[in-house]
Amino acid sequence: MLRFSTAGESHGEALIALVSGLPAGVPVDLEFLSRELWRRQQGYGRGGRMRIERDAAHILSGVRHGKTIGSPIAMQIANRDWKNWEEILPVETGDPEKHKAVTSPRPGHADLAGALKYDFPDARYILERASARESTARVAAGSLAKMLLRALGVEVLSHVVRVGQAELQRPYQWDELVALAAKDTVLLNCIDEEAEQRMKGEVDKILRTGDTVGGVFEVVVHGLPPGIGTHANWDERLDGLLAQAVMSLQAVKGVEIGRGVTAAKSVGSEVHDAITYAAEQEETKFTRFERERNNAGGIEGGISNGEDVTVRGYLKPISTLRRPLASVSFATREETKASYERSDVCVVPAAGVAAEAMVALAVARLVLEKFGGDSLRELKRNFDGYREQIRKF
Ligand code: EPS
Repeated sequence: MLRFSTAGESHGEALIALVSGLPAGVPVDLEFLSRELWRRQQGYGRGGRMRIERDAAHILSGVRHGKTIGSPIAMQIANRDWKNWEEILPVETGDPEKHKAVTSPRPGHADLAGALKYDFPDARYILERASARESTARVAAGSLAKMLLRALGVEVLSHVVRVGQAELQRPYQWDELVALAAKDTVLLNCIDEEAEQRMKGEVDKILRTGDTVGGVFEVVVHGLPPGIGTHANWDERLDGLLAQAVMSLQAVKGVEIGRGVTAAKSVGSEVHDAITYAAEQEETKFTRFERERNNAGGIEGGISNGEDVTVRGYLKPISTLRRPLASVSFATREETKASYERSDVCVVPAAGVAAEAMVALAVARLVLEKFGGDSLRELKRNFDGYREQIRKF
């Protein structure tokens, strides 16, 4: 089974990602891995921290001579900021005078709930792990899942469809997402220049007021055959697993499959995607059954249907505010302002990249469950056999 976990704190020495269950023989593209980490660091509205970090994953195990060997893959991503925190957050007892306690919990952050739960008079220990810095390790893990999927012709990318009040008003074309991911300067990762400028305007407006802004990203899985996930059991449905994967990302407060949100206010005939049958089998298609639109987001009954799988994540605005909301001090119990720590103003493009990783990991897990195999060669043989089977259906 494909499994992964992460460790590490925002201002600790490093982040760790541990991935197990990948078959042997998957080519590991280190340049791609670095590029994925870089993509997560981009976007208009990031804070000062991104000028400090240059994320790079150091692979410790599980990859030899450029390929996976079937054993667990451990990766380490150093926090460059650690040198500024060694005395503030030492592993040893250290000098208590140097600790930087957070005693005014920020509304919207894990500070208060976490401090109560873990019995800390200092929310520092909570925010260090709750921080979205952790998503770096997820992107490292997800890039391995992407390498596996890529070997089967499946790609995962994202784009931004909303920042605050500024919304993209047209559907994407897959090639536009490929072009976006290849860009060397990232503004708001939007396929439409005009909409992107409006999004930038939203960030500028918010920057002036000392506030933060949320938005919506869309992750697209392209090239996934029909039949991934199942209607048979609640915990094996593709839509349910994707929702959990994306919702588990910091600041994501809603997940939409296809046009699920609009579907709830529409009638059935406007929502469901009529089925047609092509005269000839197209090389790039899995079967001759076709759809003229994809409101279902490539999933029906918890099973992929061969169309692009689309998942949207709705992000709340970052909870660290330069003009803080009211809070209560842990020390005095008196009303005070919530703590302010250096932070970001808008992270929608970065969250989209982290969500690509989560989606890739969830899809790769189901793909491995369906097709099995301890080596990529075995997996591919099973995958190709199934492709042939559904082509002849
Ligand atoms: C974060 C606060 C900021 C962000 C951080 C998430 O970090 P710092 O407190 O060091 O300025 O930059 O995100 C990252 C470091 C990252 O790599 O995405 C938070 O509180 O969630």
